[in-house]
Amino acid sequence: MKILLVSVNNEKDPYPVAPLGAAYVAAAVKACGHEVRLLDLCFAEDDAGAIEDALKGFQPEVIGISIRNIDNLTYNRNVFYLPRIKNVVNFIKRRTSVPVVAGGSGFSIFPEEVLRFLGLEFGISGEGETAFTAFLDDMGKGGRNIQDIPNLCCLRDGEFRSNGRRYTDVKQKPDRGFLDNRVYLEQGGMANVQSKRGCPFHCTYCTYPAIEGNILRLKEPGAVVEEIKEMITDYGLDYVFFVDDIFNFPEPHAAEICETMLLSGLDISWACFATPKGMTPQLALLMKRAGCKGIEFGSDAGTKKTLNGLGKDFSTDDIRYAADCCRHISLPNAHYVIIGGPGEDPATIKETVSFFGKIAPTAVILLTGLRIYPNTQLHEMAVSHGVISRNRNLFEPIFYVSPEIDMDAVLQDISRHASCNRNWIVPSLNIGCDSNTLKLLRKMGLKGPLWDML
Ligand code: B12
Ligand code: SF4
Repeated sequence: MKILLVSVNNEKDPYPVAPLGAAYVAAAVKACGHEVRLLDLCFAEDDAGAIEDALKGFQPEVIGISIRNIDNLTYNRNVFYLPRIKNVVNFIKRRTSVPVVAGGSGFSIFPEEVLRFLGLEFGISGEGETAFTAFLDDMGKGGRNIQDIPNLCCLRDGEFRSNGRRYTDVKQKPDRGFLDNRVYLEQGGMANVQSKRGCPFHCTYCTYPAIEGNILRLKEPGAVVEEIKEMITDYGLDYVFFVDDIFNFPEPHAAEICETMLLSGLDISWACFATPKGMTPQLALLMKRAGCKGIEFGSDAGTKKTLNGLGKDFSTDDIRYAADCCRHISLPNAHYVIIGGPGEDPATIKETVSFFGKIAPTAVILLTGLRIYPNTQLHEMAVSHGVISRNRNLFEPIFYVSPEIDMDAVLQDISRHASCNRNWIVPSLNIGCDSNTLKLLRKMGLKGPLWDML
């Protein structure tokens, strides 16, 4: 069959990110013998024109839409991406009547809402490799067994049905031949790679377990390094971001990847997300020797009370120790901090600000308010704390702000504080993350996440 995948994401803030998920799905579909094309709308000046061109020369029999982002999670400067995506889908539906299937991380958080909003019948929630190929197989046979297709969601006659989840074998590899690697490297300063799927932790606000599952599935370190080697030799990609929810957990897996990188003599720079828990001087050094240029810690708060409210399983001592491990070897480290979560009050804010001032990391990325997602503990907390009513629709972005604080006053204080502390980045106030400055730094050829340059 002829399959067209359309990646609709065109967000370029904080930088454009290559549609890695679509490249995984494209590889799996191609391996089943289908003819696949991937239309990436990230840099398209005219969505309709790009779609028109893609349809004209190809005439696909099934179209898959990859939906990465629902909204930008930014309190005060929120962007809801779905109205534009609806225009894209409507244009496709006007031009062709072939089945259109939605998928992607954004879709997986809100499968029913997205299908209703976009007026689509089918979607795949969670990983797409096995599920989408099973869907195509079934379509080729007349579409009679859709109830057996894992991860499939279906909206028929107003009724939403969702089949059970099944996880894909992590031996799958993306096909980067479908990606515009050079443009992403130039404009985004990095390529992306994955060394595991799933997160076993239970932070109260987090959607990641709903997207990738709670069970850790580790890729074989040798296979990860082999993939990176191909990225360098086949596409000239010399800076990668590990998109794993947490790179340094479990620690032996992270260490083995670094050791294998060193043994293979890879010349690559990289960055990753990490947890402060279990960070050691040995691992930090090993990561640095293997090419790590920056670690982004999901530290979240600087007090026991707020760490508890966010469901974190580490302490402020763990955060301090992780920052020390990096500082001692001059490894740039940024810490995401969330202000306004459950348990936050004026005293905890003061303590958190003072804590991150003392540990003095390379950057503090301060997020204000917490986007409330379905099927999270935070949703239950938001209802019981009177922040929202139980029947409040969560699809259009809504944020948890602790009832014990006045967020407008807090933002003013933070703005004052950040103006005297150049290592503070506050997206909701556009402090330290101005997109023109970031673009300029990219034009100067700078790679990596850039928070160490600001
Ligand atoms: C790594 C990451 C980042 C990194 C990216 C680094 C890089 N160079 O790639 C950084 C920090 C830059 C980042 C930024 C942002 N991110 Co982010 N990010 C992630 C993360 C952790 C992993 C994404 C990833 O690459 N996954 C690996 C790939 C292989 O998986 P996948 O894309 O999900 O694809 C699979 C399935 O979804 C499915 N699939 C995908 N496409 C299709 C298509 C079809 C047809 C089918 C059937 C299936 C299918 O199959 C794929 C293979 O199994 C996710 C959370 C998560 N665990 O998913 C958030 C996530 C994607 N990010 C999110 C957001 C919002 C953002 C930002 C807007 C935040 C901000 N304001 O800065 C920006 C946007 C950046 C941009 N330009 O688009 C949200 C999106 C959902 C939402 N809430 O709207 C997520 C889900 C996190 C969350 N809070 O819920 N992000
Ligand atoms: S915030 Fe990080 S550690 Fe916590 S559940 Fe989400 S991905 Fe896992």
